[in-house]
Amino acid sequence: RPNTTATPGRSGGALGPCPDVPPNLLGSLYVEFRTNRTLQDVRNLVGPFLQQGGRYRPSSCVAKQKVAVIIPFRNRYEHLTHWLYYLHPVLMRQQLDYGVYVINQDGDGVFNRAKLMNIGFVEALIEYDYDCFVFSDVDLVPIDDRNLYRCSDHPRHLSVAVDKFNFILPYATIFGGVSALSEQQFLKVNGFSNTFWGWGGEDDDMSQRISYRGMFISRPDSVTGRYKMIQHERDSHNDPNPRRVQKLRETYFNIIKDGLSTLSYTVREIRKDLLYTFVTVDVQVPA
Ligand code: BGN
Repeated sequence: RPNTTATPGRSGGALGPCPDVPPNLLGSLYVEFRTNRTLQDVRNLVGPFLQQGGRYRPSSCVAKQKVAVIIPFRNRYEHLTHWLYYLHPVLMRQQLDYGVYVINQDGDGVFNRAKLMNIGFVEALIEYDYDCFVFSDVDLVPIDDRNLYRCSDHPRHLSVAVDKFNFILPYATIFGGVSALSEQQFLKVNGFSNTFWGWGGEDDDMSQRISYRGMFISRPDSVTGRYKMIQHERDSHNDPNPRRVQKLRETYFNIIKDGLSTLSYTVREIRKDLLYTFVTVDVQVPA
């Protein structure tokens, strides 16, 4: 009797699913930011494995998740270079079907990290059927590749042990740095608030949205979740937002009134580099 069921990964070139635990992870990694690297160095190194726009998918199996990695950005090319140098190989070893989206705030008005991340979510989905969104600061590099850039049953906070905070979680509800939400989780909280202008609080607002919508924050353990932060001076046009503490008292009422459902912006340019998709946007800074 002929066997008519397809054998995953063997028959007719059809690929089987990637294993739950990626087989080629290294564990803890050596990471340093003293070496001067250029984007061209990184292109030469990892470019051969990538498609335009910083896209990759494993060739030997079907990835568990389709992940858009979204980086809110303005004028931090040196950090971006280190980030790409370290993250591309990690994400490849993690066997993800992924794309890297750098969302660049146009002009020099007050920075809005959370709105840039909402824009990244929308723009990435226009391009491809992503099911998981990892939001990452450009200055955070994981020092353990077992910290999978994937989504879980609950929104996941990945940067739990950052060297700047002596490798400990500063407070229990923190959600800043690097975090991952599935499309469903992100829609359930109406994305991030668009109204946190300047530094601070937008991640705490997301943390509250998550709990008000009945979800929890999932995290790796504090060894797997170790990160190195690239040291830098404070950015201009991103001073601490004096309204942030008051705004955090209003999250509950603002979830439906302020987020993906009210997101408004203009794309100025989409540029495909081999290492990333660079989306320059006008975020409509208030006068
Ligand atoms: C917190 C900031 C977060 C930031 C972490 C780590 C606020 C809200 C008022 C208390 N929260 O204090 O946005 O991610 O520090 O730097 O400022």
